[in-house]
Parts: sequence; structure tokens; C-alpha cells
Amino acid sequence: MSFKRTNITTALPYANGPVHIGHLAGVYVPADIYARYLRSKGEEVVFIGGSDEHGVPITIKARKEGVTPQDIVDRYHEIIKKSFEDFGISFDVYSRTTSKTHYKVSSDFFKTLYDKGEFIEQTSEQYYDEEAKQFLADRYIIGKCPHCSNERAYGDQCEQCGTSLNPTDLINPQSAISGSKPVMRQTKHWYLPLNNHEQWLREFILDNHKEWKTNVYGQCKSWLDMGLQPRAVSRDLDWGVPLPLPDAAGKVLYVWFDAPIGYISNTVELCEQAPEKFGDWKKWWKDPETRLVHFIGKDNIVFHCIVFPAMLKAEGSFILPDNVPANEFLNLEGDKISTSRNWAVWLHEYLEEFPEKQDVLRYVLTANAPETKDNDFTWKDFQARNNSELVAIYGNFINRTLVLTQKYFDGKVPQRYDMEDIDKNVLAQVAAGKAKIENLIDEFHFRDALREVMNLARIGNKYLADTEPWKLAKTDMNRVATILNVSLQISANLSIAFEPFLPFSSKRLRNMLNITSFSWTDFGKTDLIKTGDRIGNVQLLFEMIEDQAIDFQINKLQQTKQANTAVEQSIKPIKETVDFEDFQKIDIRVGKVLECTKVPKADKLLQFKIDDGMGGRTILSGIAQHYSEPEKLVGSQICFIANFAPRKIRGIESQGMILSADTPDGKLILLQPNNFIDEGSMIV
Ligand code: B3M
Ligand code: ZN
Repeated sequence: MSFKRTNITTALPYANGPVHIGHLAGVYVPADIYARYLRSKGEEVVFIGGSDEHGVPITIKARKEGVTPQDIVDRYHEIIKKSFEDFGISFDVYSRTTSKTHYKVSSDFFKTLYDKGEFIEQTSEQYYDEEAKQFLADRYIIGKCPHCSNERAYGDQCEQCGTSLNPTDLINPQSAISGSKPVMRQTKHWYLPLNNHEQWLREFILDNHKEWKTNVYGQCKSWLDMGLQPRAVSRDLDWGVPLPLPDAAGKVLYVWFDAPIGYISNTVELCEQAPEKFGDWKKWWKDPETRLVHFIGKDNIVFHCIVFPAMLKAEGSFILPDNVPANEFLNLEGDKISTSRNWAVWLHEYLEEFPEKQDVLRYVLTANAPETKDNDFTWKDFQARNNSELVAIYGNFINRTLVLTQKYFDGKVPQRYDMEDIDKNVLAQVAAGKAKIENLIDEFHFRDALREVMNLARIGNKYLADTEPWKLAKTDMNRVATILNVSLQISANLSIAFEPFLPFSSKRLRNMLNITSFSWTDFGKTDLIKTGDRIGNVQLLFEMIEDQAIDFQINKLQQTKQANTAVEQSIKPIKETVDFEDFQKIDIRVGKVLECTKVPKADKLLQFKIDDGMGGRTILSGIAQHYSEPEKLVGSQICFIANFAPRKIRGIESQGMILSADTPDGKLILLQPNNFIDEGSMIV
């Protein structure tokens, strides 16, 4: 399939907080490299971004701060938009899902599907908070994850183990609004029957897009192999795009239904603003000669590879994505980046602390991009890549070339005399780099592509070190002229090759070389700079980053870690009040340990044989990880709940529950009487 143009979209970040290095590394820098590269090749491109301004996390934040959701998204949309501008993310449009256009485009989209009979209507029981008088969608409901026992899993996902959940999967569900125990109430919703789309999706992805990245392909395959289910596309909420149906008051589009349509709305907005440049929006979304590429993080794969394509297909007149180059996650100094724990490098803070150093971060995040697996950002690596790659290789080559041109030729580009093999070779190597770099970028291997570009700078640097023009100045000025002319041509080539990756320093370099026009098609040419032209003012392209600046960042993170540990170690909140009658129902007794052994193949379980003064009983307790020598407990006394309903665990009947203290630092310690007490005594 040959394409005429490319529509590049980037995940719309939720406007409930600023953006950090993880966002940049995972989505926006790779997408920007791709967009700049294609534009530089003269291709027709549209590069779409915007804020995702609906969804429960935004309403929760608003509630916490006592402001409206609109206040929240207004605040963060501006901050996010500015960060992207500051880092040179060259969106053609950066709009938002609260725009008028988006409300119209997304509700029309829903209506089209509705009229075509693409949804199923279903009434079901859902959690409802009687105090807040509200249905509890997604993150409004919190409970224990059935997979990993995380106590604070959300109704749509457990952040600890990453599993997608339904609210009814949660153990001990609780309202995130009032903390109360929710009740079940009937409500009607509209569902997209993904199961009806399974067959063509299998072909579309598994047969026709084998070239997709293995992480993306693999995730799609496992979703498809599990079998697709209908997915609700509406919610009972008062924040979102209202359902355009007469019998749907109080219902809005599910955020994951409206957000990807945001890509379309933002294209519509752009094309209305600049029709002469971008033409009609339909050509970007409905012409099969347009290539649609979604840049996203790995947590968004199912929505972009399965749900959104199903929506587009159901509508019937749209193209489908040609590729979805999703990245894995970037960690920070060994820990998962987390907004709520403030474990992140925020883009706006970075620029305050490292002004003008956008390209250093772009470089490090690309050189270490989480393309195939999760990767780690460390400040030491940041410093090392700046000092020993950007400064010592690229910067050094440029600086030596320009300073020597100033020194020996008064800033005028010298002529090239007869070239020796070494000169021809170096120019040939630069020209040969072009195809390699193109192939890598075309296949979304930005990390390797950048390494190849840096390799060209390395080749230039070595060329100067091998030819030593500063030593030839006394004997052979023609040779010096040739070497510097060649070095200047390499420099001009580097300004082109680096531009998609490091646009700010490429621009500075072009100013220093005094060239204005450049395009990818010029890459590889050996006459980009004309003899006799003057070069501009010479400055350093990159500066060393000292230990002090790095220590400051590391300290800052250490402080965050300490603050988080303190919060995490704090004593657990008191549970709901119970009355005396309830308390009295529990029968707590003293017993003596007769036997205590590990339960085979169960990491956490100890099996106790207890003398309870009444003939003995067996109790299982989940404390094995805290008692490595269980046999030492034999003979000591413990306390246990004697009227706890018997339960079978791993085929063993447990007749009670042994009491332990759950300490703030996560240990479980048995409660043991200090003095000998007769077995069977009741604790009152
Ligand atoms: N806002 C989720 C996220 O930021 C979501 C992406 C929408 S893309 C249409 O991870
Ligand atoms: Zn979990």
C-alpha cells in the first residue's frame, strides 16, 4: 500500500496534572521526531495533539480541591500545552476535548453509530452511593484487587498489578466520594458489542499487521484470544459529552469513547483554521491514501488497536490505523513514575533548573527510550550522556570545526583542494548514514536512529583527530582548507540529521553555519556550504553539566522518597465504629501451640494445631513470611477467634483465626499473653 500523506496522533494526556519525562519519552518525543522527519522529507503531514479533559480522575481532583472540573482542566491544559511548546513538540494543533467542535463531532459520531444500530442497550445493576446520590463509575469505586490484594484498586483498573477490572470484581468495594458501602441500583447503558468485531479485528491485526511492534502485537493477540466482550460507551456522570438521546438525562459518553474522537475533532478544528495549508479534514481521516499512526504508551494499546478501530469501522467511512508504535514505560531512578507520589521529573520544573537544555533531555530520553522494554532514567546517566556524548563528541566536533575556520580563514568557508582518500571516505560515510537512519526511523527505531546520527558526529570527530589540521597550519594551508571545508559539510549534514531529534541545537548550529534552508533531501550532499560564505558567531553547542546540578536533583528525589515513606508508614485509619453488641459477637480465646508447620506450596500460610482447652483444633494463618522458624512457636500461647466460620484453604479446614498485629512497617506479629493463662479462657 502506498500512502500520500501521514496523520500522526499522540495520546491526549489527562488534564489533571502537569506532564513529566515519562510522557515525553513514551509518546511525544518519538512522535515529534517522526513528524519532523517526514516534514523535512517534504511529505504531507498533520501532527495532532490535545488534552483529554473528561473522565473520573478529573472530577475527583476537582472535588478534592473544591473547584469545578472545568477549573481543573483549564489550569492543566495551559500548563501541559506550554510544556509541549517549550520542548519543541511541533503539533499542528493542540486542542482539548471540552471544545465546542469536540462536543459536536463526538456526539454526532455516537449518534451515527446509534442510528445504524451499532450499539446494544442494556439495563444492569451498578454500584450507587446513596450518600452522594451518584452512580460510582470507574475510579469512583475503590476496593481490594482480586488478583494482587492491593487494597486500593480502582473500579476500572488495579494500578499495582495493571489488571483491567470491572467495579464488581473488587472485594469490599467502597465509594471514593463518601467512603460509604455502595448499594446496587439499576441503570441503562449503551454498549459497543466488540464481540461482533472480533473476526475482522483478528484478520486486521493478526494477519495484516504482523509488522506492528512485538509488544503491541502480543497485547492485541492476548486480548483477541481471550475473546472480546461488549463495552459500555456511556456513564452516569455529570462531566462529559452528554449522550445525544432523549431518554438519557444524566448520562455522558464514556471518556474512552470520546477521547480518541478528539483526534478527529482536533483535525477538524485545525482544517477550519488553516484550510489553505491542511485542506479538508476528511482527507486526513477518510482517504485510504492517508496513513494513520497513533503514538501511545503501552497502557493505551487496547483502546487504540481494538476499541477505536471498532468504533471507526462501525461508523463505516473512516480509515483504520496503519501502525500503533506504543512504547513501554520509563521508570525514574529504579521506581515507577507516579504523579500521586510526586515521583517524577516535571517538564516545567526541569526547564527552570536546566534552562535552554530541552535538547539534552530529548537526547537522553531518546537514547534511552523504552521502545522494547521498560527503561530507567537516572540523573547520572543524564549527566554522562550530556558530558561524554553531546559535549565530547557532537559539540566538540562542531566547536573545533568552527573555531579553526575562524582562526585560519577569518570565518570564511575555505575552498576544497584535491581530496585525499581520508576526505572522500569520511564524506562517503556520512552519505551512507542517510539510508541507515531512514530505515530505522521508518520502522520507529528512534533510539537506534539517534545512535547512527551520533555516530556520524563521532566519525567527524575522528576525522579531525586523524588529520590534525592544527598541526598542518604551518606547512600546508591548502590541506587545512580542504579538511575544514569537509568538516563544515559534515557539520551542515549533522544539522539536518539531528533536526528531528534535537531541533533547538540544530537551529543554533544552522545559525552558526549561517545556513537557513535545509531539508532531509539535502542530507548526504557535500556542497551544502559554499566556499567564501561567512560563518556566524561561534558559541558552544552544549555545555558540561557539573556534579552539583546532578546532586541537587538526586537530593530532591531522596527528599520525595522520605516524605512518601513517612506517609506510607503512618498508622492505618480507624475502621467504621461498631457497637457493643457487634463486638460481643466475637469470641476470642487463649490457646497453646501444639504444632506449627509451613503449608506446602503456600508462601504465606502456617498450619497451627492448637490446644484450645476443648479438645484442640487446626487453624491456618497467613504469617509464614514473618516466622521463618515456625517450630519455635510450639509451647507458646496465642489468642484466636474461636467462633470464626470454618473455611477450607488449600484443602485444609481452618477452624478460627489467630490474632496478630499488623505493624506500620508491614510486619505481622502474633499476639501472645505475657503470663500463663489457662487454655480456653475467653478474652473479654
Ligand atoms: N488520556 C489516558 C492516558 O493519558 C488517556 C489517553 C487518551 S488517548 C485518546 O494515559
Ligand atoms: Zn491488582
